[in-house]
Amino acid sequence: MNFVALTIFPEMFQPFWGHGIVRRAIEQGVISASAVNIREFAAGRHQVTDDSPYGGGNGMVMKPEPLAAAIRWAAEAVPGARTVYLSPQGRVFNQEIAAELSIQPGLILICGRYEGIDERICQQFVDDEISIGDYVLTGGELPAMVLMEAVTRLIPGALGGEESALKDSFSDSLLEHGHYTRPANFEGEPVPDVLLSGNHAQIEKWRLESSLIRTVLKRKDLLMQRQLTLAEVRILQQWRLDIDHILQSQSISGAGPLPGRQ
Ligand code: 21W
Repeated sequence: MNFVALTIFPEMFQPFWGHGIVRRAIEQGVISASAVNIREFAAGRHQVTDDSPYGGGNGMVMKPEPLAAAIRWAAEAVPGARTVYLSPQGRVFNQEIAAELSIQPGLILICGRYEGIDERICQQFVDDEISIGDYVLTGGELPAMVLMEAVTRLIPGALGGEESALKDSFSDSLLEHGHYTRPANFEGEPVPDVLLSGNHAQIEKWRLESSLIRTVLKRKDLLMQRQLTLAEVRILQQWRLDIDHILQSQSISGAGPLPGRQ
């Protein structure tokens, strides 16, 4: 994967590329990454990249000519790349989109500033428009880094433990169980006994049940879109039995009829 970010703040990317998984992926040749300054493609002594909007109003708009020149240059450097505009109006980024992008030969990431880029760039050069969520930022640089990190870790060879990207939350729409490390008792809070038992079948069962509980409590929406496994269906059915027993014991002990029942 070849990433090219087009930005008026290329320095923002240097610390990002110098750390963690992205750095390792670069060192191992799994990805290449560069940030190109749009200003270098702007004409005149002052290399202006923005201008006031036709029709008036507040804010500035990124001029089309420097962007077009930068995109053309990047498209030549990375043949077959998809041109992505990071924009609040884009489709909202998720793990599925990350997987889709991870099989591209290259990504040209246009980072807007001010009120955005001239509409004609969107029409003539942009293949894909992506937002990272419904909150207001001041430019596309951080969104581009978010996208690059999510995509990079899906590329074979980028992670240490090869299978770990597949086991993650969201990739199979189940949240993870809690994680514990030493000490066995921290400020009065013990680690669940089963995790110290050495019984790996029981540990796997506890982890799956813990994942399901968390997903039901925190993110029911993820469970609704999931094709449940047989083991998961069994656990949910057992909870239903347990909850039915609790409710039945309530009606027996004189609490009166339950709401919705006679
Ligand atoms: C944010 C530009 C909002 C324009 C009222 C008057 C890229 C982004 C961005 C930005 C507006 C992404 C306004 C999530 C984001 C980005 C800069 C609209 C503002 N309101 N994903 N003027 N959030 N943001 N105009 O902000 O470039 S991806």
